[in-house]
Amino acid sequence: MPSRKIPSVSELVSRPATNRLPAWKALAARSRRSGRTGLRDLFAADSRRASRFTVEALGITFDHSKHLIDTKTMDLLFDLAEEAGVTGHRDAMFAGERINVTEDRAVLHVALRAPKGAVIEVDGENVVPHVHEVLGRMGRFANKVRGGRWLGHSGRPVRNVINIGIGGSDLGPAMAYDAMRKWASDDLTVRFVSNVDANDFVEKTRDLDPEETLFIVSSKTFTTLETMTNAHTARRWVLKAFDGDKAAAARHFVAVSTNAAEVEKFGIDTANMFGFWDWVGGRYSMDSAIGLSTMIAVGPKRFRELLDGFHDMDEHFRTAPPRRNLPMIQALIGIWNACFLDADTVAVLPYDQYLDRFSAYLQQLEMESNGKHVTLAGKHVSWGTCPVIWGQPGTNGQHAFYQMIHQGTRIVPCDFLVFADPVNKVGDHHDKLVANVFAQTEALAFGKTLEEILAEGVDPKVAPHKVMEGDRPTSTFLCDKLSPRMLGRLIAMYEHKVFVQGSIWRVNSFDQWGVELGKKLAQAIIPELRSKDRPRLKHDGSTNALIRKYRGLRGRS
Ligand code: G6Q
Repeated sequence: MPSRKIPSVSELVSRPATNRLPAWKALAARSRRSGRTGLRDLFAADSRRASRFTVEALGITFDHSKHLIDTKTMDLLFDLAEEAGVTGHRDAMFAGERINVTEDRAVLHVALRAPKGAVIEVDGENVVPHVHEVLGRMGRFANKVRGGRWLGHSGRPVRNVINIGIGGSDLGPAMAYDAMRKWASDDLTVRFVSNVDANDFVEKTRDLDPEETLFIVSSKTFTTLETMTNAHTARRWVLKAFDGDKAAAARHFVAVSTNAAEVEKFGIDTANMFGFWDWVGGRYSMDSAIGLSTMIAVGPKRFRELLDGFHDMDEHFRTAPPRRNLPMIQALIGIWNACFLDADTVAVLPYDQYLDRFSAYLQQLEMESNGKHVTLAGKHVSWGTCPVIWGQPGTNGQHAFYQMIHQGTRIVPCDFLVFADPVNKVGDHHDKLVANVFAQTEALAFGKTLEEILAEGVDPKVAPHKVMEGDRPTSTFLCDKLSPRMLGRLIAMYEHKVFVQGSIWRVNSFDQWGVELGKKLAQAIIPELRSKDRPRLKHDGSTNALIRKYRGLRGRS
């Protein structure tokens, strides 16, 4: 196979505006002309539609036939990906180019799950051996904790593990722990503290014995307000149990970070620190050492299966032709819905209780990555970027917000995720669960007309209220079975979907200046709330008044 030329970062930055690409213009024209052709007509016109718009790979059947697309639209979307240079951009990422241009960093979460022999270079150095060295240390540590061989300061084995972290240092591990509950050790209690609100810490520790509790302080920077506040509170909580003996911290705290100096300053021995690298973004870090709590919960073998699942999808994304490529198709249809059919949100609806936190995880992955308004070149975009991502596991949502999806005035494209083989085989629960998925997508697509309702003998006054317009677009991901490996595949599928969309929207999917701003803003106000003397406030009138009111309510001058 001829090797493709990898575009340089400056070539990526200077690519033409997306809305000047011929395919973009053709799609815009098409959406005005035929974007509203209904699904009833589209299915009637093509008996092979379902198979035409279904792709299978890695145990995932992706049915996208219930979207408002046809062959021509899909052709144009694939043209768009080509004209936008998505595959070149992808290859630049895999080759370790510094595609995170605003932070001048490579983007190599794919290296975190590469097999031992792989070669992925950053500045001429193969990073894969470093990844496996850390995985090996994590594995030995995890086995010690799981085997009751990691002892607390009083010599009792650790039975409780609490990850302290926030954002990318929390959401992935917390989601993965829920998702892999079935494979987690019953001998350990694993919890996650993230919020600076003390209620989080208090509720997660109130029934635990500090002598049996290990804290994993997970923070890439080791300076994040929430995490460091919780870590200091945790240290006080532990030391109190040991009459203030500072030596106790060594057995009850380990760190996951890139900042050894700050870890040491906090008082954690760097021998008990697990590192990662600046080319791992926070929201792409759950399969780095940030996953230590996950590995302790499910064991190194299952953790490796999870990583192998990620790697399966990396290889699929890297090598499958666009028309068979799950993340590519998912991304392009998402662009069609968001940019040409004006859908402002996407609901992610996993029909599996173990994926309770999956939508919350994806909210960060997608919205922090592609919630941007300037291009790589720093120009304001002239097209919409990331839609709002939200959702809840089914069937619960059906009894709540689905009403709006069926009959509201806004179009909400939905991702339905469901597994053929249940993790827990109990009676007929699973068939009922799956029936709900299929029924929902059918109803959303085809609706019910006034005529059909009247033909059922419904009172004509009530009949209009029962009309379902249909044409609510949905994707169905019917997967073999939820397993650590399948979880890895699904997360990586969304990661790469985000990559493709970011590439077409021309944004930097790997920085987060809005988050950085949030990290600074509160720092200025904290002393104004806490000072004994009345502070001289220089904010806007509203903020000043709120600060004064709060101080008054707390009995401060
Ligand atoms: C992720 C973001 C953000 C980050 C948290 C925690 O991509 O950068 O969510 O993960 O702010 O940061 P630390 O790991 O540095 O504490």
